[in-house]
Amino acid sequence: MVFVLAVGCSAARAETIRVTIKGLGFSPAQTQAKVGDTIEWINEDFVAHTATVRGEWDMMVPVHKSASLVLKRAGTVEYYCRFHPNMKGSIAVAPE
Ligand SMILES: [Cu+2]
Repeated sequence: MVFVLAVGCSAARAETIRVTIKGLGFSPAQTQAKVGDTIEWINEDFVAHTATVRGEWDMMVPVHKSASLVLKRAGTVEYYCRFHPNMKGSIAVAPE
């Protein structure tokens, strides 16, 4: 009999959550994730944007490019675009 052990496989699999930036807005503006997930912003606009959390992140998302980061902490993260401060989004990050 063969026992197959899934080494390094934690209970919850990390996912990638995609947020599209289009027409000067984050879509979806509100999203949910868990610790260990990756969030990826995809800029489909013709201007550069950022996903910024004051004092924490400053993700530059150039025109027609993407940027991503791994979520390390639980809690709700509110972010905005430095170039267009009325562009706002949030991620509710659940514990792993
Ligand atoms: Cu912007």
